[in-house]
Amino acid sequence: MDFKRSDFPDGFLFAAATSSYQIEGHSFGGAGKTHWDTFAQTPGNVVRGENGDIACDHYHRFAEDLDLAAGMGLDGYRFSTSWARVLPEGRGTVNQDGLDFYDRLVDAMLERNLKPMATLYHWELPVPLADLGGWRNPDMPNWFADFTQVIMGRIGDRIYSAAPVNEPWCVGWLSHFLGHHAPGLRDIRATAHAMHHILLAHGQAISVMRDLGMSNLGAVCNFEYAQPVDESPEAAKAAALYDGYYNQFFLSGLFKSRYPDIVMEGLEPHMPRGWDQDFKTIQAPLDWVGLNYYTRKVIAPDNSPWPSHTEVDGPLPKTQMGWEVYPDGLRHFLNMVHNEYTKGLPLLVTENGMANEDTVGQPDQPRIDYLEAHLAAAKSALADGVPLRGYTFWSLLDNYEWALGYEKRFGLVHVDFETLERTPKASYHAVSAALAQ
Ligand code: IFM
Repeated sequence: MDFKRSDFPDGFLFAAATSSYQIEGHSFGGAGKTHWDTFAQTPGNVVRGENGDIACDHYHRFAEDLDLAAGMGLDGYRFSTSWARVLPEGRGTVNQDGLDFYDRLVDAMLERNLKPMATLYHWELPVPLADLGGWRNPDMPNWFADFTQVIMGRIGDRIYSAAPVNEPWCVGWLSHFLGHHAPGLRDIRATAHAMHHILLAHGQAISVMRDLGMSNLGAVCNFEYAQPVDESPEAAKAAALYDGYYNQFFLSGLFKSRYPDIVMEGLEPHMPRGWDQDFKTIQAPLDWVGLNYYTRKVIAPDNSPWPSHTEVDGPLPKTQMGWEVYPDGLRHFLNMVHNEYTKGLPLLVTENGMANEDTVGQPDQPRIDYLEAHLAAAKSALADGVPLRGYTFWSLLDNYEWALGYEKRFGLVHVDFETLERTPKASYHAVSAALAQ
């Protein structure tokens, strides 16, 4: 691999990420039903109707998985805690087995010198809360704060870093406007409410964790470079709007006490009552911001209702997801976030990687090339003066890729979903060798 640890500053942190529903197996250990279970039960939502009942069976095999993470020479492991595992009803009675599981998991990381990097919510909404309207409900931030208190009250003393929510854009837009993720809504009003409530939940959770004495708290957003389809002003405006609701909305709330005008042209009439009074809560001080980055989209204007644009096929090489490989976007966003929002706050790449049609014994060279190119972009951003402190591979294991089921393989480690056998891929060995240098 054309990168080595010594190319990066001393103390630069290398990690790999996973998430609870995608790997643990939610039919074990007293976990409650999540809205992904019911979403997957509804025909047409998920490829082959697959769900997270077994997933990678990480619930029982976490020791082996953490051995693999440590064996790669990583410094940290980014994981998430399932709300439905800890509080099967979303509120009230605690599932002690769930808390015990995360307790064991964190201790197992520490035993292997892996820094525990926690995310509180990576989309496992308990069904009883979905029944109450999920992220549309204005009480959700309070219930999320209660969940934060319960889980971090148990493991927070050993957590290296924590972020409340993974990818608020996916929770808001992808799940309530595009309908691709649970709860599968296509409703502008639900979208506006969810996008605001998720930030409010973020702010309240940060305050709870501070009060518990935790430090190194951040926010993790995802980014996609919006490429106008041509040089027309209409295409430029379409791409700017995509950029606005995807890349700017949440950071703007977190750092500027406002939402972008171009986005509010469509969303403002649908915002929850009193939304503009909430920024003090949303802006609970942060210690870092994490960027999840994978691709760009080519955006063309069209005549449909707001936002009046569509994604079109781009010319660049694509991954198994059909996503264009565009490493320059990572450098762009690291600079953009630093210059326009965080202005000196440490940044981390909290997810980056690609899906590839991997089979055991077949080298995953496209992934090695992808990672090399994105790590080079990260290095360029460092040279630009961006205070980048770490980089996280998505993902340690092949896992449940949400609406696309188990077909899309993002792992550095291959998982056979029949036998659950783990086999490190060529990229795993390449990263191990690079991190040792
Ligand atoms: O698998 C997902 C993950 O859950 C969130 N970030 C993007 C990944 C790849 O699609």
